[in-house]
Amino acid sequence: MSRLIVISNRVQPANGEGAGNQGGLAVALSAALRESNGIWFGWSGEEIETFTGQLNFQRHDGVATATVDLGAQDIEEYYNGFANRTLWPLFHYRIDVAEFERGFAGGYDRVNARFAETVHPLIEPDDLIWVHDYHMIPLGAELRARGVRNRIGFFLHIPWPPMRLLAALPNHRQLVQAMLAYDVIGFQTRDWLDSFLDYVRAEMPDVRIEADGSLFVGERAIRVIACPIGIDTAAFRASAREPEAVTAFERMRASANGRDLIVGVDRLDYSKGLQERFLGYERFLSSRPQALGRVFLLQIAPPSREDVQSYREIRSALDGLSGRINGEFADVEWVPIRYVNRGYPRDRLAGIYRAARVGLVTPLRDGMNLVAKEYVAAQDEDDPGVLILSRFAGAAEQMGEALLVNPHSAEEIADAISQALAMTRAERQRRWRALMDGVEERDVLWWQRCFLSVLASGGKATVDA
Ligand code: ADQ
Repeated sequence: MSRLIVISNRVQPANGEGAGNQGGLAVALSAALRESNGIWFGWSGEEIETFTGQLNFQRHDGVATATVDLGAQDIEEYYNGFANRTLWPLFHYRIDVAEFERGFAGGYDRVNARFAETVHPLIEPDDLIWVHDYHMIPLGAELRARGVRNRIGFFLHIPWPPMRLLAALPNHRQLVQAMLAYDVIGFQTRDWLDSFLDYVRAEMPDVRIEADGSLFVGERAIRVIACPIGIDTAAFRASAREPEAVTAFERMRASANGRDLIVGVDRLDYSKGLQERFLGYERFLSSRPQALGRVFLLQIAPPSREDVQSYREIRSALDGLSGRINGEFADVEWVPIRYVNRGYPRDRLAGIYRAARVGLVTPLRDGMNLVAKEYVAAQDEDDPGVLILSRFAGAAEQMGEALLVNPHSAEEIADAISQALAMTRAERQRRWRALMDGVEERDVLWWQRCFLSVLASGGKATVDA
């Protein structure tokens, strides 16, 4: 078995004690790293004055990590700049908030070159290398430039934008050219994969596209696959029965006082469609006066990326909107929106999901969206809640039994809330069972094996995604 090297912007190994409070991604990658005695490389999250390339080695429950600190300018241009102010908005179809600064692109290339330079000495000839996400697109090409001949795979956690949008990026060709340095390229959905192939077909006449989706650059084959990420379903389901989760469930139900709970859980990010969600809920309240006082929306949204202006703006817009809706509809005994700006431990979240009659997951764009899967996994099979899911989340490709909505349409959100609250138990059970089968079958370990089997096999395996 080859040793695995995982490379991602941040290094967050799981501690091997089950998924209680850990993300499924960390659990799955840590398991693969432990099994192969591999290394997880990336940024430490620390800022220093200037980059030195000094590696910091640690072990976390059998997972070896190697991290580097970044200089202040690197963080500003690479991370806050090109990754989060250029690529993130553009790849989420938000060209209106994308910023195009030459300094950002320069910083992005410089940091990727620095990562490659730093990790290169750790690579042995038989290692498999797995690079993650939009922060690191040029890393494979930088490693190739340093003579690395290993098999290198890349997985994109966020959407791949349509060709016309991508073309807004001044260096779009260079970015796609860099993707071609990988042996395997993984996307969350068929949709994102197709957008990538559209671009290659239109803009890169030297690349041959085979019917099975392989690309050929000369004699070199690149496998392009759709391999949707899942959650650590068994662990999440188990954590939903832990005392912490049960207490959270009971307290939530008690505080609901017989009212129906609708829950939203998201990082505070403009891609998650929170304003549109609030407006949809407002439409529901204003068009169904009989619901006043009988339901409430709990929106949990911890702030993220506060160094970026557009994130500060969305926060203040949501403060205003939730205040306005509460001001309009609340009475002395009831507040329609409970809006909470902090994170919760995962087992408590599981209890809250379980207490909710409706899970409202309405991103405007999302690579996958794991909250949708967590909500389903946390439900009680006898009396499950209903998932309302944006058609524009990657998860919608697999979760057709949810109530699918256009997240921009307040009417559709309002109608879906009504439909969910009125749904019979038999229909809720039927939809939930179908959703749960998918969440169980395609969990995060399935995803990890799906990708690594193609990477390890020299690209010959066929994946039915
Ligand atoms: P994210 O954009 O971060 O991930 P998502 O897939 O929803 O989005 O994952 C968020 C995770 O954070 C979930 O596990 C959720 O439970 C947790 N979380 C959110 N709010 C929380 C809170 N208030 N308290 C505690 N935990 C909270 C990116 C892509 C996604 C893709 C993932 C994985 O944008 O589309 O699904 O990577 O590939």
